[in-house]
Amino acid sequence: MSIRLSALFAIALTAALALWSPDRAQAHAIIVNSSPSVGTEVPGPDVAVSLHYNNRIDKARSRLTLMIGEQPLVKLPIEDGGAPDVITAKATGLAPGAYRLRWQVLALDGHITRGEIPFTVTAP
Ligand SMILES: [Cu+2]
Repeated sequence: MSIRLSALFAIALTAALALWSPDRAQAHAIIVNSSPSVGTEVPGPDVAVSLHYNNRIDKARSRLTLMIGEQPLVKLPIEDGGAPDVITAKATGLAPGAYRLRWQVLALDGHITRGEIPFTVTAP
């Protein structure tokens, strides 16, 4: 193939993928609601975490990390079972203070999304 034909082929392929991909792009995991929710206070020392997404999540390939400032405090194991679009975990023994829940999830379309939920733990 000449360089010109190769370039045309690449453009055609890109256009075909762009037409084909909108449905898949919809399948990105976007958070619908969460507990704790952003900016809220929850009583410690044990905090149940529940993140609800707009799509099914590959739980085995997703991660939850509890942060204090920029420092990872603990990786929270994602619990098995439950609804396919909800991930749950338990954070235990938390002292009062400011935390951030850093999440990274893999949606079934193969795309990873990430986010953070800042929240505050209060005395029980
Ligand atoms: Cu996607």
